[in-house]
Amino acid sequence: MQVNNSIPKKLKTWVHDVAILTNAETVHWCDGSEKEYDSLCQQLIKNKTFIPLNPTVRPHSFLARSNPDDVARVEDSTYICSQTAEEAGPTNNWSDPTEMKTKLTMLFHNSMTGRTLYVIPFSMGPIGSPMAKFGVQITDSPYVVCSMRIMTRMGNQALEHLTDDNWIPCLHSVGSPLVEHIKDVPWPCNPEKYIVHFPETREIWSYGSGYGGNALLGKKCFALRIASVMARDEGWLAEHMLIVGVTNPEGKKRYMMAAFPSACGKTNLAMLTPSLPGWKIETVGDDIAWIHFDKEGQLRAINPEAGFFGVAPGTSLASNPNAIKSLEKNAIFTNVALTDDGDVWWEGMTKKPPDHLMDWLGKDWTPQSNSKAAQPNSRFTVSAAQCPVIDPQWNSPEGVPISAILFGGRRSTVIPLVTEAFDWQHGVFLGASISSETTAAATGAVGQMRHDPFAMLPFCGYNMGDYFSHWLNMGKKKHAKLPKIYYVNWFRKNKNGEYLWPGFGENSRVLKWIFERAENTVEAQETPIGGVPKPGTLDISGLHLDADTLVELFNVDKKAWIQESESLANYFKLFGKHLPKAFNDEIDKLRKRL
Ligand code: GTP
Ligand code: SPV
Ligand code: MN
Repeated sequence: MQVNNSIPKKLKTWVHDVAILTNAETVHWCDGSEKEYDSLCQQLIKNKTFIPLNPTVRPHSFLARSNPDDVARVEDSTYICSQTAEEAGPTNNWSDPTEMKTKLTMLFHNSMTGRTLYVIPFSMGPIGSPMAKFGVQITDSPYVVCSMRIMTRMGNQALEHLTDDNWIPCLHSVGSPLVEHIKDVPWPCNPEKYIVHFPETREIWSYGSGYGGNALLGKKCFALRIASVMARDEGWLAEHMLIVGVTNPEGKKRYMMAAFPSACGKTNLAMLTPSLPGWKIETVGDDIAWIHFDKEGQLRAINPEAGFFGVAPGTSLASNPNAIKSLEKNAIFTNVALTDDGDVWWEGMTKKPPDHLMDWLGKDWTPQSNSKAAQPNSRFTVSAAQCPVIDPQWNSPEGVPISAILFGGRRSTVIPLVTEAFDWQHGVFLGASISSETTAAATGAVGQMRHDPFAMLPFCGYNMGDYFSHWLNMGKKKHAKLPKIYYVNWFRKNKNGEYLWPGFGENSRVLKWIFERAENTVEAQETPIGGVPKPGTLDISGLHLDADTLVELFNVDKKAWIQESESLANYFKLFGKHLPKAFNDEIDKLRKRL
């Protein structure tokens, strides 16, 4: 695209300055066209970043293998550089913004030598929606450009709407300059990584990684970390939540949202195939929701994204057929295995693995190999429009009305299948109380329990204690019609370490109970920790759950819960004077009920 007068001066100046700082060889303004996408894919194939998949089985789709040291979000290298450490709060890494800018400026200096600087104007949210926000990402990774075209509304459609001050600058470099005689590699990156947010000036600088949330800056960096700050200031919420439409057999529809930590089941719940006859599920979003109360006090949500960047392992026709169908064509797969006929495979995709594969590192693999064929955080990137159950309202500018909010985590013990909060304050407390076992979505140990309030631990752009207060205050808005709040857990295990609950499509049974609670047609039964389904109100018809399993699924073990409340009270001390007083009241009330 020609740099013409319709481009805001501030944007032109920024691009010019970055091009000089990074010593980029050329500048490419992305128009977002299919022609541009195809030509970038060809270039990625030439550079061996993309392996084209067999067009007869997986048309217009590609496999990328990352550098083995660049496979997930790097939380230790992620910073919130507010003016003071207190504003970033105890759960974020902080560094002085001026010092950090100096350091980053040094890193970006000449970082794009020999490379093309791509300019990606994009919108988070449907263009024209009062909830949508613009960003402009600069990157030296064509893989990132292709991914951003799937994940956001990008190119000329966004550029047309930019002014001098309605967009967030998102600066990205893989940090791998092509100095003389150095041949490019398929996945350039740098061992030194910095994912940095400046909340006051609303800027993002990301260096060294080409993977996922580290590099597709519209996603976690903008739509959660920076957006959470905007939301605090403007009176709305930016959340790590799926949005799903649930229709009952009578044709009545309600929308729900759910926050689960990374790799804990959002994509699966967002597009589940109900096991209950007559019920229908439709997807609005699978990872991020921007939420506000409208003038009538109705809670509404939009999905700021336009695609799915979903976990591959475990995705199968049995567990998530709608994801599998979304991936039939026009998809990018990263770090999965390659079959001998040029298709993709990952653990859990089929019951029986193929006899031979090339694993995610490009090495021969057979079922006898004692390593995983696909990297545990391998992912697919695909347009939401390809989802067979995409909701007709998913592009709605005003967002869909929300009837229930779910929180949950990956907990093998203690937490029942579903609990209903007593009221908004208790529900906010439940959101803050999420603990979960860590997953491969971030680098570091897997399976370790940690507190992950609202599933936002790695994504909140300001002091988490103030974020708790913001949630409480949202419920005090005039005329706000407050939806009920739930805590769910699909991952409780029995003594033999087996899941008590079948999960996936069977989770529709829990959604049905929540739906009917909103209709007031079923009853909850009070326990010390919240309401659980009154016997007979959770539809388990045809499930063949034995009575003991059902008891275990809902068991509230007082001793374990006293421990749970102690651990929580202890964790909350971290927030000092930023902890809302209401949370101490909730802890006291919980202890008394126990
Ligand atoms: P992010 O994209 O990282 O935010 O993850 P996500 O929350 O969308 O998680 P996703 O739905 O991709 O699920 C992650 C893993 O959990 C997959 O391997 C799933 O197979 C598994 N999983 C999802 N739902 C269930 C469930 O109901 N029961 C069980 N046992 N596993 C599940
Ligand atoms: C997550 O980690 O929650 C993800 C994947 O959704 S990433 O985009 O890499 O953050
Ligand atoms: Mn996520």
